[in-house]
Amino acid sequence: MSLKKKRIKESLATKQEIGALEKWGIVRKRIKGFYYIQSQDGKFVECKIKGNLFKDDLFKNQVAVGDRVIFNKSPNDSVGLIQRIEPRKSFLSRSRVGKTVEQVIASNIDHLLIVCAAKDPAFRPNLVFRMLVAARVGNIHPVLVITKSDLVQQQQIDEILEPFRKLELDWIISSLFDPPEKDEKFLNLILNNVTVLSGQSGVGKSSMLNKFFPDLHLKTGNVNMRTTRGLHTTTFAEMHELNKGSFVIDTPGIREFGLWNVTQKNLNEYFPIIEDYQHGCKHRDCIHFTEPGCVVQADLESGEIHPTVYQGYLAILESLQRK
Ligand SMILES: Nc1nc2c(ncn2[C@@H]2O[C@H](COP(=O)(O)OP(=O)(O)OP(=O)(O)O)[C@@H](O)[C@H]2O)c(=O)[nH]1
Ligand SMILES: [Mg+2]
Ligand SMILES: [Zn+2]
Repeated sequence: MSLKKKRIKESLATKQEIGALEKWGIVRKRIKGFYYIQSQDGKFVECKIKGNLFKDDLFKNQVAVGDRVIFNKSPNDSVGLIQRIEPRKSFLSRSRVGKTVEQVIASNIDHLLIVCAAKDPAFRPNLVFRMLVAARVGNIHPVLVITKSDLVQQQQIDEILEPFRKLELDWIISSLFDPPEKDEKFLNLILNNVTVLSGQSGVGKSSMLNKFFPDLHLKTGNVNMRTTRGLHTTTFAEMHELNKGSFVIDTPGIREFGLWNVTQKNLNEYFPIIEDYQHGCKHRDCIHFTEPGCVVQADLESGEIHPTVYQGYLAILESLQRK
């Protein structure tokens, strides 16, 4: 055998060896630097991240639940190593409080259920607006879910929904005490999709999943009746497989939702309804604040835009950097 042929044969052998060790999988949960990956063959493998994978990034824990990763694990190792992440088709990211680093809550998701309670804890429209923007940034379809409808009158639900009526937003009203057939919309949404539930602690994210999928046995907690806040019962994001092709990701309760990759300048590309006004205003770079000739401000006065929506927009605008 010529030397050249021998080299080719050797290099093929090495490649096959590496290829045999490398596997493809989906991150199902992350706990304290360990990633639980479901590999192609269905088996679960505990992994860590290869040392230099994020050497140029600020935040080292950038592998998220839902990520598709290439990992390897030799038979002698107790844990595997994540070698690389496949590009994400969608993501739910936020900016960590007080830091300019991205925290990816989940990735490769179809729907974001923005879960809010009608009461206990109180409904916070501005948190919903923030999550709607994050859904647009991350290429996810958002759905507003109002839980605990049994605790209030229908009129209060109507009041909660009022500002959202013109936003072309899907919503679901639910109660643990409703018969399951009332929540057909929820089940249709989940079927054959990857769905993430996010919202304040105590709104009933885990309870909702348990109601429909009792086999999940997710831990649920009470709401502190003095503060009406949840007890942060779910402590890490986890993807659960319901049947082939249907996955839900339950996440810990959030207090604040800092927006990632959003600035004062580009907010109007992502904010519901405001995004429709990109060309109508006199100033080309109008941020719809105090500029003369601003169509958003005019439509606010005529009642076309709900004041709660505009206040939500302003609240986010004020919190963002001028870039
Ligand atoms: N009355 C009423 N209570 C509900 C409903 N849904 C959930 N709860 C109660 O709300 C409390 C909190 O529920 P969880 O499912 O733990 O809330 P969570 O959103 O998962 O909270 P974290 O894991 O802390 O983020 C529990 O006591 C539930 O029984 C509902 O539709 N009606
Ligand atoms: Mg929970
Ligand atoms: Zn404007």
